[in-house]
Amino acid sequence: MANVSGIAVGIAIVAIALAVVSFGSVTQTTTLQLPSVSSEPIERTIYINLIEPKGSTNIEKEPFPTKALPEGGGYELKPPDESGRWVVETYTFSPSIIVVNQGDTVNIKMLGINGALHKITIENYINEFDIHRGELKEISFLADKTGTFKMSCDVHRPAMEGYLMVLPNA
Ligand SMILES: [Cu+2]
Repeated sequence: MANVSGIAVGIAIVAIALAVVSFGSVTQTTTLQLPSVSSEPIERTIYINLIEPKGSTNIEKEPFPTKALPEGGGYELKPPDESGRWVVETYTFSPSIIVVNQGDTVNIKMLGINGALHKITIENYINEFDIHRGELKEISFLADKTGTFKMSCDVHRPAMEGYLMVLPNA
Protein backbone atom coordinates (compact mmCIF):
# COMPACT_ATOMS: atom_id res chain seq x y z
CA MET A 1 0.00 0.00 0.00
CA ALA A 2 2.85 2.34 0.85
CA ASN A 3 4.31 1.78 -2.63
CA VAL A 4 0.99 2.43 -4.36
CA SER A 5 0.43 5.73 -2.53
CA GLY A 6 4.06 6.65 -3.20
CA ILE A 7 3.45 6.15 -6.93
CA ALA A 8 0.23 8.20 -6.70
CA VAL A 9 2.08 11.08 -5.03
CA GLY A 10 4.76 10.81 -7.71
CA ILE A 11 2.16 11.01 -10.51
CA ALA A 12 0.51 13.99 -8.82
CA ILE A 13 3.86 15.83 -8.64
CA VAL A 14 4.56 15.13 -12.32
CA ALA A 15 1.05 16.32 -13.25
CA ILE A 16 1.50 19.58 -11.32
CA ALA A 17 4.92 20.09 -12.91
CA LEU A 18 3.41 19.56 -16.40
CA ALA A 19 0.57 21.98 -15.61
CA VAL A 20 3.05 24.66 -14.52
CA VAL A 21 5.14 24.10 -17.66
CA SER A 22 2.15 24.25 -20.02
CA PHE A 23 0.68 27.30 -18.24
CA GLY A 24 4.06 28.98 -18.60
CA SER A 25 4.19 28.27 -22.33
CA VAL A 26 0.57 29.53 -22.87
CA THR A 27 1.45 32.79 -21.12
CA GLN A 28 4.55 33.16 -23.24
CA THR A 29 2.62 32.55 -26.51
CA THR A 30 -0.01 35.17 -25.57
CA THR A 31 2.70 37.74 -24.87
CA LEU A 32 4.34 37.02 -28.23
CA GLN A 33 1.04 37.57 -30.14
CA LEU A 34 0.52 41.11 -28.84
CA PRO A 35 2.88 43.10 -31.11
CA SER A 36 1.73 41.32 -34.29
CA VAL A 37 -0.84 44.02 -35.34
CA SER A 38 0.32 45.73 -38.54
CA SER A 39 -1.09 48.55 -40.67
CA GLU A 40 1.29 48.06 -43.59
CA PRO A 41 -0.59 49.01 -46.78
CA ILE A 42 -2.00 45.98 -48.58
CA GLU A 43 -4.40 45.22 -51.40
CA ARG A 44 -7.87 44.46 -50.06
CA THR A 45 -10.85 42.95 -51.85
CA ILE A 46 -14.19 43.72 -50.23
CA TYR A 47 -17.49 42.20 -51.37
CA ILE A 48 -20.64 44.32 -50.98
CA ASN A 49 -24.14 43.14 -51.89
CA LEU A 50 -27.00 45.52 -52.70
CA ILE A 51 -29.95 43.94 -50.95
CA GLU A 52 -33.55 44.56 -49.90
CA PRO A 53 -34.61 43.19 -46.50
CA LYS A 54 -38.35 42.61 -46.51
CA GLY A 55 -41.02 41.80 -43.94
CA SER A 56 -44.65 40.89 -44.49
CA THR A 57 -47.71 39.94 -42.54
CA ASN A 58 -51.51 40.02 -42.73
CA ILE A 59 -53.87 42.65 -41.33
CA GLU A 60 -55.63 39.86 -39.44
CA LYS A 61 -52.42 39.44 -37.39
CA GLU A 62 -50.90 42.95 -37.39
CA PRO A 63 -52.54 46.23 -38.43
CA PHE A 64 -51.10 48.20 -41.35
CA PRO A 65 -48.96 51.08 -39.96
CA THR A 66 -50.69 54.47 -39.91
CA LYS A 67 -47.39 56.42 -40.09
CA ALA A 68 -45.78 56.75 -43.54
CA LEU A 69 -42.08 56.00 -44.05
CA PRO A 70 -39.70 58.66 -45.47
CA GLU A 71 -39.97 59.23 -49.22
CA GLY A 72 -37.02 58.90 -51.62
CA GLY A 73 -37.15 55.25 -52.74
CA GLY A 74 -35.18 53.79 -49.82
CA TYR A 75 -38.30 52.56 -48.00
CA GLU A 76 -41.47 50.95 -49.24
CA LEU A 77 -44.64 50.25 -47.36
CA LYS A 78 -47.03 48.29 -49.58
CA PRO A 79 -50.66 48.51 -48.40
CA PRO A 80 -52.71 45.36 -47.87
CA ASP A 81 -53.65 43.42 -51.03
CA GLU A 82 -56.97 41.57 -51.57
CA SER A 83 -55.92 38.90 -49.07
CA GLY A 84 -54.90 41.46 -46.43
CA ARG A 85 -51.16 40.87 -46.82
CA TRP A 86 -48.93 43.94 -46.47
CA VAL A 87 -45.19 44.40 -46.92
CA VAL A 88 -42.42 46.65 -45.62
CA GLU A 89 -39.00 46.81 -47.24
CA THR A 90 -35.84 48.86 -47.47
CA TYR A 91 -32.64 48.91 -49.52
CA THR A 92 -29.19 48.58 -48.00
CA PHE A 93 -25.51 47.82 -48.57
CA SER A 94 -24.33 44.57 -47.02
CA PRO A 95 -21.95 45.28 -45.36
CA SER A 96 -22.65 49.00 -45.03
CA ILE A 97 -19.46 50.02 -43.23
CA ILE A 98 -16.06 49.12 -44.65
CA VAL A 99 -12.77 49.86 -42.93
CA VAL A 100 -9.35 50.06 -44.59
CA ASN A 101 -5.96 51.57 -43.78
CA GLN A 102 -4.50 54.63 -45.48
CA GLY A 103 -2.34 53.52 -48.39
CA ASP A 104 -4.33 50.33 -49.07
CA THR A 105 -5.33 49.51 -52.61
CA VAL A 106 -9.05 48.79 -52.28
CA ASN A 107 -11.00 46.60 -54.70
CA ILE A 108 -14.73 46.68 -54.01
CA LYS A 109 -16.82 44.07 -55.77
CA MET A 110 -20.42 45.23 -55.66
CA LEU A 111 -23.28 42.96 -56.72
CA GLY A 112 -26.81 44.12 -57.55
CA ILE A 113 -29.16 41.57 -56.02
CA ASN A 114 -32.37 43.46 -55.30
CA GLY A 115 -33.60 46.55 -57.13
CA ALA A 116 -33.46 47.11 -60.90
CA LEU A 117 -30.95 49.97 -60.69
CA HIS A 118 -28.69 51.67 -58.13
CA LYS A 119 -26.72 54.90 -58.55
CA ILE A 120 -23.79 54.69 -56.14
CA THR A 121 -21.38 57.36 -54.96
CA ILE A 122 -18.51 57.16 -52.47
CA GLU A 123 -17.86 60.68 -51.21
CA ASN A 124 -14.41 62.08 -52.15
CA TYR A 125 -13.43 58.79 -53.82
CA ILE A 126 -15.81 57.51 -56.49
CA ASN A 127 -18.17 59.52 -58.71
CA GLU A 128 -21.67 58.21 -59.32
CA PHE A 129 -21.94 54.93 -61.24
CA ASP A 130 -24.81 52.58 -62.10
CA ILE A 131 -25.35 48.98 -61.03
CA HIS A 132 -28.20 46.93 -62.47
CA ARG A 133 -29.57 43.76 -60.92
CA GLY A 134 -27.29 40.82 -61.65
CA GLU A 135 -24.33 43.07 -62.41
CA LEU A 136 -21.03 42.71 -60.51
CA LYS A 137 -19.03 45.92 -60.61
CA GLU A 138 -15.45 46.24 -59.48
CA ILE A 139 -14.27 49.61 -58.20
CA SER A 140 -10.58 50.04 -57.43
CA PHE A 141 -8.88 52.98 -55.74
CA LEU A 142 -5.97 53.95 -53.55
CA ALA A 143 -7.19 54.90 -50.04
CA ASP A 144 -5.00 58.01 -49.79
CA LYS A 145 -7.41 60.30 -47.87
CA THR A 146 -8.15 59.46 -44.23
CA GLY A 147 -11.56 59.94 -42.68
CA THR A 148 -15.15 58.70 -42.86
CA PHE A 149 -16.76 58.96 -46.30
CA LYS A 150 -20.43 58.44 -47.09
CA MET A 151 -21.37 55.69 -49.54
CA SER A 152 -24.88 56.24 -50.86
CA CYS A 153 -27.40 55.34 -53.55
CA ASP A 154 -29.35 58.16 -55.19
CA VAL A 155 -32.23 55.85 -56.21
CA HIS A 156 -32.88 54.65 -52.65
CA ARG A 157 -32.72 57.66 -50.37
CA PRO A 158 -32.44 58.12 -47.46
CA ALA A 159 -31.97 54.54 -46.28
CA MET A 160 -29.33 53.18 -48.63
CA GLU A 161 -26.26 54.64 -47.01
CA GLY A 162 -23.02 53.33 -45.62
CA TYR A 163 -19.52 54.49 -44.84
CA LEU A 164 -15.98 53.94 -46.03
CA MET A 165 -13.59 54.48 -43.12
CA VAL A 166 -9.93 55.06 -43.96
CA LEU A 167 -7.78 54.80 -40.83
CA PRO A 168 -4.52 56.76 -40.63
CA ASN A 169 -1.36 54.71 -40.55
CA ALA A 170 0.28 54.70 -37.14
CU1 LIG B 1 -29.97 51.63 -54.47
